[in-house]
Amino acid sequence: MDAGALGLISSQTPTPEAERCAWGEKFIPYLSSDLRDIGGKVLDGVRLSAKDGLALFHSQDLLGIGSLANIVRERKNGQAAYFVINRHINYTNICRNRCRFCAFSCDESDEDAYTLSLDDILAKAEEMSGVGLTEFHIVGGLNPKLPFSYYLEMLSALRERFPEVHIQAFTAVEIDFLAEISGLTVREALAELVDAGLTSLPGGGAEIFSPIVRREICPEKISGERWLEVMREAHQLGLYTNATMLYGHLENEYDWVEHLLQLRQLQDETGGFLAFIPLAFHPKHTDISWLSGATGYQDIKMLAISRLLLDNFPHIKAFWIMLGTKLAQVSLGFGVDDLDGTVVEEHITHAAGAETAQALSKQELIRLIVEAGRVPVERDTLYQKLTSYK
Ligand code: V47
Ligand code: SF4
Repeated sequence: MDAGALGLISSQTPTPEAERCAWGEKFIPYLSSDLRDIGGKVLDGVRLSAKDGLALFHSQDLLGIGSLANIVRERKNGQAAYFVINRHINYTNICRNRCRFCAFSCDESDEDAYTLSLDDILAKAEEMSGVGLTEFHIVGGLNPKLPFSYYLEMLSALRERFPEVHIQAFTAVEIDFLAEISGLTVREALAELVDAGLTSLPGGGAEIFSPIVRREICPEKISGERWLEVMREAHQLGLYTNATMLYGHLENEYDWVEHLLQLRQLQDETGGFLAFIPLAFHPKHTDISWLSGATGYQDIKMLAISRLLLDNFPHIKAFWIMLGTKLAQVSLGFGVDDLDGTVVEEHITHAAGAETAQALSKQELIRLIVEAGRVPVERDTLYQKLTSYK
């Protein structure tokens, strides 16, 4: 991707939050010289361009970038740091795509292959009754043996048994697959899933939009363009979704900026994205395990720059499962306002060597947030504030 192409999607529209704070003027000289113009724009609430995005990725002034991201974070979310009481369910690891960065997926004949029955899924869901669960987060592989009715029955059974719990399920990649196997359009498939109980979509499957990198790391997966199209359809139907970007593999800073600005452009159009979650590539047991993955410095910088470029996204989430609790906690001072949740069971990152726990209690999440000097706010999936722990 070249910088010229990137320039096409940038704009200079001032955001409504525009306000240059008094101390801001004094703060600018402390930024490294490469960040001063960008600092002025952030203080004035002026949208950053692709060129600014590249300058941020090229800058080594991590504290400067973090302070700017923190200004935006506090304008949008004050001192709140959100978390959710949720449970992840990965219903099958059998997947026809076999992305090269994915250590979770299997062929049907593999020893570790599994598909959860509806009873298995309900039993996992049941484990959480009595702990104030508000969200199921359900994703899995593209398993050619599962009929569309499996997904509809899963949703209706969960909806019937847990009417209060929000069901955030199926990435845009899975939705595209479900449309294919059901013979429906994406819109029709989504409408049926919504009727059965679906309430929002997670942000996975976006990976990196660059077709060149995508060809290398996930040649069988739908294109970035198609991912955006599915999200557009979902938003037009009134569904909220998240967005992600997988970084730390074969991509470069041009790809990052292009990816982020394409998300920003769709958000301008639909307003349907709730949170952006940069996902740090974990290389172990993958087909590209010779890569070393992202470092802590890159993780923090990615979160902060995402906060700065995605001026129309309400929330930036640090998925502690991928980052570790320590880095996720520190990121609350670098643009992040959400730590995701209790999770309980996670297979995708752990298959690829994540050494984090699989679950955090509500008390642990609150402690991480309080010690970072923020106000813990338990939210539901749509960021309605449930309880503030001040
Ligand atoms: O789409 C797969 C990624 C995603 C690896 O929406 C990997 O709130 C790192 O999207 N190393 C699924 N990442 C998880 C996901 C997600 C997670 C948390 C919250 C939300 C949300 C969404 O995991 C996949 C892929 O991009 N992934 N393999 C790996 N080796
Ligand atoms: Fe399948 Fe998703 Fe893994 Fe790709 S990332 S192989 S689509 S489960």
